Amino acid sequence: MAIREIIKLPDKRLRLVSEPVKKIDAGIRALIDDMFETMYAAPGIGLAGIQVGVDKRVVVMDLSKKDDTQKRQVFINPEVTWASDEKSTHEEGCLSIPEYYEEVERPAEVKIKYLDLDGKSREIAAEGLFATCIQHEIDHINGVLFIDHISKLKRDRVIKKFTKAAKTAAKKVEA
Ligand code: GNR
Ligand code: NI
Repeated sequence: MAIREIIKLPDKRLRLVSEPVKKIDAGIRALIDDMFETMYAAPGIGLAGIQVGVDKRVVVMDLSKKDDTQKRQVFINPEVTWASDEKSTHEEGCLSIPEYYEEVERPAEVKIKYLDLDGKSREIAAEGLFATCIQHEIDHINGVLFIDHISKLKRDRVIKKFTKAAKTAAKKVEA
């Protein structure tokens, strides 16, 4: 097990469309272990493979409250099969856009089809925080970020801020 580096805006890899997992082998299981360790350490409630630089359609999640027993959830090749017309708004954040939070409107309820760790196909309904989080993670594996759902003015502002911060950090390393 190892904590992997979480890639941050404006890293272009966050815009990749991740590849479906063909076989759930030892490499995928090790990736999933590392993703949980990385997510808990951050801390966060969800993580997509591409956030640790791996463009495979793998998502881990744990929506349990701090100090409660862990509720690990793994979604391999997840897809939305149904979304409600009803929308709901939640404040979102992202480990790849640290310390930026904004309200995002999404379908209130969705149905998700995915493979579990044993490669078994499953379908599940999601609402509330679960619906928000799984849609946020499925966006990641399609190269979409939550800031793509907010106004262009706010999006451009946050991209500019992170681009500037990355340039300053690169200069410091040079010096
Ligand atoms: O830790 C996270 N919290 C969160 C809060 C509201 C909506 C979505 C999320 S996911 C985020 C971790 C992350 O960046 N996952 O991709
Ligand atoms: Ni995220």
